[in-house]
Amino acid sequence: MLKNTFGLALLSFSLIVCWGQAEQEAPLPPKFTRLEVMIPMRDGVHLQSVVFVPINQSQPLPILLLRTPYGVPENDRALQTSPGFHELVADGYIFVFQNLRGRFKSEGTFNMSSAPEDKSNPASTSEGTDAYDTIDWLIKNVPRNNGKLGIFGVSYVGLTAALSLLDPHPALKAISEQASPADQWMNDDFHRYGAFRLSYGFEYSVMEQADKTSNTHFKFDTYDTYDWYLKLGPLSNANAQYLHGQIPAWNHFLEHPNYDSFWKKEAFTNSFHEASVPILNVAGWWDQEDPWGPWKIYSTLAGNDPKQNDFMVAGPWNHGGWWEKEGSTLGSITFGNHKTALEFRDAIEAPFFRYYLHGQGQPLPWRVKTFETGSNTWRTYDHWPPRQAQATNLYLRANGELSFEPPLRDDNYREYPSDPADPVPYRPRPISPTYPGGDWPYWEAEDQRFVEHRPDVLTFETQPLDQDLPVAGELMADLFASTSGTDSDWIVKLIDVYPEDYELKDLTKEGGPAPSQYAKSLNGYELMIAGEALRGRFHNSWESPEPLVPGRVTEFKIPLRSHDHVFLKGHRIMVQVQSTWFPVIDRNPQKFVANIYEAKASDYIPAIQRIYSTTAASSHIVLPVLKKSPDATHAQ
Ligand code: PG9
Repeated sequence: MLKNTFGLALLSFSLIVCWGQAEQEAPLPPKFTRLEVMIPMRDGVHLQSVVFVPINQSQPLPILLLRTPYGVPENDRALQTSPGFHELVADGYIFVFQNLRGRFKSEGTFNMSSAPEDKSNPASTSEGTDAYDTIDWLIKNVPRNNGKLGIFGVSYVGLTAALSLLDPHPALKAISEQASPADQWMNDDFHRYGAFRLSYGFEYSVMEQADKTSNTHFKFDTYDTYDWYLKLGPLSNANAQYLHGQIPAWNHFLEHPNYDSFWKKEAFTNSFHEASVPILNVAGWWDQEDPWGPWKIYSTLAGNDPKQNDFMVAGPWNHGGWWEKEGSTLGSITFGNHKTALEFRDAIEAPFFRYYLHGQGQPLPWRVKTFETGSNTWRTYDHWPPRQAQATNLYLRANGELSFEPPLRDDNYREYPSDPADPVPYRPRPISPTYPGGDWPYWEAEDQRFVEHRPDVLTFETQPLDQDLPVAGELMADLFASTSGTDSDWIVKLIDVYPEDYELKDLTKEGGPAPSQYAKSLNGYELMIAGEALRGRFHNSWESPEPLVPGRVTEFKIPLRSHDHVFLKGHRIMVQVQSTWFPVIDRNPQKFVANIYEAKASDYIPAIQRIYSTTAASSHIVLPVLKKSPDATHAQ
């Protein structure tokens, strides 16, 4: 395993490499004084914390706290140079960074857990109680703070921000969880509706649990990690050959294949009572790690929000993309003239904290603000999902068309093979390791043409649209399908297909396109708007999986999450259906095995899958088609 000893990360791990590199560069003249302290928790454990106080502080200031498993900064360079801090530093805060228990110099054990503490045991701790004890100490001990504290951050750091709402300290006045997971079995980093996210689960748990004092990158001995994971075979080989039971999170994954009490306890939104503290939830449409958690947190709290404290923002970002300098592109996709990241920080995040922590300005005047892709427009809503959206079925027809017309007569099914020995790659090979660097942060917005013609990917497509189709709300795939096996994964991708002449570039002019540019054109680009996996064994119960009956038509409802997108006139809509997505999702053996993680090599069998389109079993996508009304307004 390869160690990254920078130990400087604060946000989501994707953001830490530039963080580490920034600190390797020549020091800047300091703008903050740095103080390192070990803050005591209720059980006697001390947590390594660094306090940055602006050198030019002229009045009592609020505190902004970030709690991280990735390491705290050695100097104030990131505060001075990271775009994500720019607007906040300008407003004036005391910044505090803290390593979670068991990470780097913090004492105790790192459990990689979001479970609440045991309320019946006063010595029991959680990230919620650690946040409480930290806030209590900071407010009492940091000179010239104004008595108000905010907590925020991306991903794991966002998770610890969200968890502070479990035991909110009276001085906690504002929370912004950004890309926090909410239920790691239902979705986000480690599963998608019970389907295990193999490459992420393996590489992340090694990264955080192989060594207390570093972020460790597993050293692959093949260049293409697709090959490595395929060669690994059944998941039990990971412990037998590499991890030897030393990585607790990995062991938890394999010990809890179903939605049992372990995962239900981890799903901390079950323990939320009320949006008692103002909370700004932030999600990215193409977040490759935690796209679902912020929506889950928002919607759970929206159910008990008498003080109107719960706010939701979503934009055209990958994981933490709102910390980019501008956010005007994602891979090949551009967002009009918008600098979406900068607009978020300047017009949403900074005013949010300014109001609750400095007592200046106004509360945010909306409940939900989203960047509608396709039209590239910020919109605000007073309710999510928007009430005026109308659930509209788009049918997967047996002739390969996608159509708003349901099947009129029994035109039956289409079929495809699925072979665990030759799984569909989730991004073009060679597939780089998840960390560091590589293509992982961009894969969800990559062109899906690379798999379209595989025999094990079934494609359905509309005619070019004759008018814009705005879709806002929660999407769903309703598949009627059968397999020749006794278990199966169902993966559905909803794709916006750009017109063949989208970019009016004259590629025939003298000299022609530059090397590699022809293939990178947006002409005919297949942009994934939604993509999800469901493990068939769970279609009746998340807790008690059941074998599928070979050949029996069965309904599988696959939630495709919240989106706000306009399929523009002239574009086509495409749906791809497949049963492997490797190695981001581990391979379903396709033969039912009581504990899927105990499947043996001989349990992995090829199968024939059928997608039905009959009057009685009409597979379709449910699109919330937006009828415009006053609660959806142009905001910028
Ligand atoms: N996606 C990462 C993570 C968050 C929470 C739990 C586990 C992993 C991260 O980027 O921090």
